[in-house]
Parts: sequence; C-alpha cells; structure tokens
Amino acid sequence: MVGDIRRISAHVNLRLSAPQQRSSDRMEIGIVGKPNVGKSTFFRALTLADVEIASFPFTTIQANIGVGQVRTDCVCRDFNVDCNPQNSYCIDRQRFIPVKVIDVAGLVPGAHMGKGLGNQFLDDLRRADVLIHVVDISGRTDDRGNSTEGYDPEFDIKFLEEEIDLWFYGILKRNWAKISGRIRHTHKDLVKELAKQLSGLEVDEVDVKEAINKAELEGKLDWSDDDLRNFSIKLREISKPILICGNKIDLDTKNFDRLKEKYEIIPACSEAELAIRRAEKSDLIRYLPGDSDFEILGGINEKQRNALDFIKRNILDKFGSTGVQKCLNTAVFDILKQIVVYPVENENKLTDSKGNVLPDAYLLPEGSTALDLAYKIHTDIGDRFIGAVDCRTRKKIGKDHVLKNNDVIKILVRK
Ligand SMILES: Nc1nc2c(ncn2[C@@H]2O[C@H](COP(=O)(O)OP(=O)(O)OP(=O)(O)O)[C@@H](O)[C@H]2O)c(=O)[nH]1
Ligand SMILES: [Mg+2]
Repeated sequence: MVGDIRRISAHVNLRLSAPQQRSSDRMEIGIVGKPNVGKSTFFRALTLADVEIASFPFTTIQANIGVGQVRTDCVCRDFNVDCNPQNSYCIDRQRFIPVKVIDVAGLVPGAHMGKGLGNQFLDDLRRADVLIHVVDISGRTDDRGNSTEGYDPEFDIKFLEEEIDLWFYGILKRNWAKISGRIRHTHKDLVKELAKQLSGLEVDEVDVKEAINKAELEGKLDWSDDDLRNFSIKLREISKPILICGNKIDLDTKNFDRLKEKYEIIPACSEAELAIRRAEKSDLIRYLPGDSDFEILGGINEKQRNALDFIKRNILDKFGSTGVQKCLNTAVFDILKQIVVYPVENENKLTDSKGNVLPDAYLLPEGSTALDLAYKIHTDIGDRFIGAVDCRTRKKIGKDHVLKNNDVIKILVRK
C-alpha cells in the first residue's frame, strides 16, 4: 500500500510538471510567517519534500515550491466502484488531490521596506491565492525568530497582516499618479486600469471592483491617501486571504485558549505530522493525513513507540488531528471555496478512454459551469463543447449548468 502511494505521488508530481497541467492548475497556497515558527516543517510534512529544517532564523532563503494534497471523500464510495485515479490518489475511499504549495522564507516587521529579506519574500507571495500564516502559538519565538519565553503571538497575527497590507499600498501608491493621470486624460476605465497595474499581484477586475465597493469608492476618481490605504486593505483581504495556523501547540496551549475566541486559529503540530508521515512512509504505521489516529504496524523500537504515544495522547486525542491537513483543506475548500468534480468519458462505466475508473478529480471554484470544466480539462474540449451529462441523474446539461461538489460529468464534444 505504502509503495503504491509513493509511486502514485511520483506520478502526480510528474503530471503536474507537464506544461499543460500547470497552466490549468494555477492555484497556489503560500506558507508565510516570521522566521523559525515551523513553516518549512509544515511544508515538508505537507509535501514530504527535502527542504532544510533548522532551529535558526533564515534557514530558507529561496521559496520552495512543492505539491501537497487536499483530502476529500471520494465519489467511488457513492457509486460503489473501485477507482483508478490518474491525477490524484485514493486510499480507503479518501481522494487526495494535488495543490501547489510555496514555502516562503521568514517575514519580519518592515519587510515591505526591504527589512530582513524583505521584498524578495513578498515577491514570492505575489502569485499566492491564499496564505497560511504559521504562528508559533506557544510564544517561544520572538519577533526576529529567536528563542524566547512568553512572547504574545497576537503581535504576529497583526504584524503579518499589516506588512502585506502595506506592501499592497506601496505598490498602489507608486502607480497611482500614472493610473489617475491616464483615467483623467484618456477616460480609461478605473477598474480596468487598476487591474492592469496590479495584475502582478494575481488581482483581476472582479477583485478590484469588489474592493472598490467595500472601500465605498464607487464613482470617485480623486482618491486621498486614506482612500488608497482603505482600498489596499480590502483588496488584500479579497485577493490574499490569510488563514492562521497555531503551530507548536505541543509546547503550550495557553495562548491558543486565550486567542481562539478572537481569531479563527487552527491548532497544529507540524513536527508531529512530519514524524507520523515519515513513520507511515517507512511502513511503521498506517495513517492517512488528517486522521485522528494511526495504527502501529510493528517493527518499532521503544523510543519510537514513546514518540508515537506522545503524539497520540497530546495532539491527536486532544485536537482531533495534527492540524496540518486541516489547514490545507480549510484554505482550499472553505476560503478559496473550491469544489471537486470528476470528468469521465463513459457515463456508464465512469471511465476515461483507457478504462480508468474515475480517473481525475478537478478542483474548480464554486459557481463553475459545465463549460468551465470543459475548458479546465483542455482548451480544445472547451472549444468543441456541445453539452454534458450529469452521471448521477443521467440527465443532459448545458454549458451554463452550475456544477456541484462531487459531480461526475461526461462532456460531449463536436467531432
Ligand atoms: N515543538 C515543536 N517544534 C516545531 C514544530 N514545528 C517546527 N518546529 C521546530 O521549529 C524550528 C524551526 O522550524 P522550521 O520549519 O525550520 O521554521 P521556519 O519557519 O521554516 O524558519 P525559517 O526558514 O528560518 O523562516 C525547528 O527546530 C523545528 O523542529 C512543532 O509543531 N512543535
Ligand atoms: Mg524555513
């Protein structure tokens, strides 16, 4: 079983690096936070990739990009079939779907002005669709990433948000004279012009429009500095939402208990997740990422048993999981509001042309249509779309039909 997983993971990575796959799968999850909070450990647990992990600041000086997987109930259960996943994998009727994750080097206060490794870090974040902010919730890391006691992690929650807001504001302010000049002299559309100037931040016209609404700036062309700030904050909230991961929960829960009323924080122990994923990889235990328990398969020594017992008693039993998989799932399903759709070519057998059952699971934003799915599979399939079939109801659906989570869809194309 473990050998299978490894082989499949390698396959998934290969497929993802093919140009066509990359262009249709642009979603990126950025892992951010100050130095030494456990970002690389969290990343490594998610991707089991080889990145440096060390207990000193700035271990990571270049963004690491890897592939993690979100976990969801596979539809093979609903149809009572055995699936042969191609772009994802399925174990115990749980489907694991790849998403791109970036481990960014530590961010320190003042980064937007070039402090620490400043703009380089922010540049790494430009493409991210959502940020997982890893915080040392035990309060044992100071604001520069050095070991301490009694630090209040609430400072980190606030500083990171401010840094990113200020970075957005800085970019907007630098471009504002040009943008407003163009609008005044050439009567260009403000939304279009802003989206164009900010496209490097993965911001589009819909985001810009929403931010203008939220900042109550519709119809206004002369923006004050306060307006620019306000707009930057709204735009950041829309285009780079932040999920807080309260890491190192194994060390102390006091801060978590105090802050959980005020913020939505997912308690996590990345070190435990990394340990049990490694144990699983070495066939010592049976464990699925995100599970609340694992089963020891034998062949472990006393030290390993003690470590596993510690993880079980202090993390899994107390918090329901290590929190790592939960962070990724929350970011993708709850924040980015993605649904899972399974395209097939044969609506009776639920197979592709090679006979693979439920081969692919695609992530699509809520509200996506049958035509969106066709284009996600391939531009050519989108161009030749003439209809689709909902394999649960066997009913024909049109291009504007809005898809639901766990839909299994056959796309009909013009020959
Ligand atoms: N107790 C405990 N220690 C952890 C946990 N996660 C990470 N650590 C430790 O925290 C230290 C820093 O971990 P890294 O993953 O290198 O931190 P980072 O945020 O990537 O650091 P930079 O790359 O310097 O920004 C290492 O000693 C890890 O073993 C955790 O959940 N619990
Ligand atoms: Mg690191």
